[in-house]
Amino acid sequence: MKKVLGLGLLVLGLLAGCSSAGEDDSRKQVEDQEASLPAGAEPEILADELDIPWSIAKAGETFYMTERQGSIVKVEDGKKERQKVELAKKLSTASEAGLLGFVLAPDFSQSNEAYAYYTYENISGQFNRIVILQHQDGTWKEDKLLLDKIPSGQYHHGGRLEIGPDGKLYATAGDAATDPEIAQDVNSLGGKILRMNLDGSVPEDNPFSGSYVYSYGHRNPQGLAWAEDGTLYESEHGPSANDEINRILPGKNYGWPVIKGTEKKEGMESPLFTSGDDETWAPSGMAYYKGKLYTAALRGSAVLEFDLETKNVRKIVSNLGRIRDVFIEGDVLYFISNNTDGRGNPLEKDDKLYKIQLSDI
Ligand SMILES: [Ca+2]
Repeated sequence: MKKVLGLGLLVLGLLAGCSSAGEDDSRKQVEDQEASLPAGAEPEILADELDIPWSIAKAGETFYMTERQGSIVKVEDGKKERQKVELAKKLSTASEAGLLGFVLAPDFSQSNEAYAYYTYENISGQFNRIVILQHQDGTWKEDKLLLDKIPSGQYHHGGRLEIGPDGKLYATAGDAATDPEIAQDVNSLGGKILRMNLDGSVPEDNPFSGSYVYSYGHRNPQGLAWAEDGTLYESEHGPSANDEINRILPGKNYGWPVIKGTEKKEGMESPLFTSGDDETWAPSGMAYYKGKLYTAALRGSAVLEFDLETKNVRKIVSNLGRIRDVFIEGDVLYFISNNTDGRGNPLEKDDKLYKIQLSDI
């Protein structure tokens, strides 16, 4: 029975992928390659039975993972606790939407604060917002609104939050699918990388005076990572394959919906890496380690390694299904699967938080 159900979900997942304009909408899939892990380098499972986890945060040895339907899972000493999140608005149940990005405040151990990005619905429509959550007695409560009315639509909600080496909060906003032209409009918050101070104000050195917009022309960006020299990289879902890894510079235009893949146009930036016309990565969370970017791939069903010097792309983890986010600390890579969202083929006790030594791969 379980097998039949699994197959049904797989078929549904494939159908959803083919008929939607969603985050992994290509008809083509990365060929299933054998994982190139040496013996003894099997990922360790740190937590299981997660429900559409989206983002990994870590404080000391404690993990906090958002689940898209509106909870946060705390994992400590091998114990899992699902914590309630009290939001000011009704969480959206649209495809790909919900409680998405999450990052702990730098002073979390004292302030118990974290930043979160979520999609909500009200009488005037569906939007994304960035808020501060306060953690108390195992519950997270929306405490302060930092930015509201980031465009949202049927798909492409963006959603990643990261704090940069400059101490600013960065967010990825999607083009909301319905009107991709907003990505070219610097007065819209859609299809952008946004940058703010931790109190929600606009930094004085942002490229467009008085605006949260840091870069524009993005379709559905979901990953941000910085090299040790401060260079910012971004992962982005392209249209019908043509996924992108970009080097982000303030005020630059990354082309969507005017150019895609390797296409070039004056005044627009082309990606450092693209999956090309025939392959889909559906890249999400990203982290940097020693000259390489490690990127969670949904449709690619892997953690992908992008070597910034040689330009080699390597699949370092596979056969675990769709991967949503990665987190690197020291030489350890943590990652979460994303097989329970109806588009995947869940393995037993999915979804899971995994750990692997980067020196082993
Ligand atoms: Ca682009």
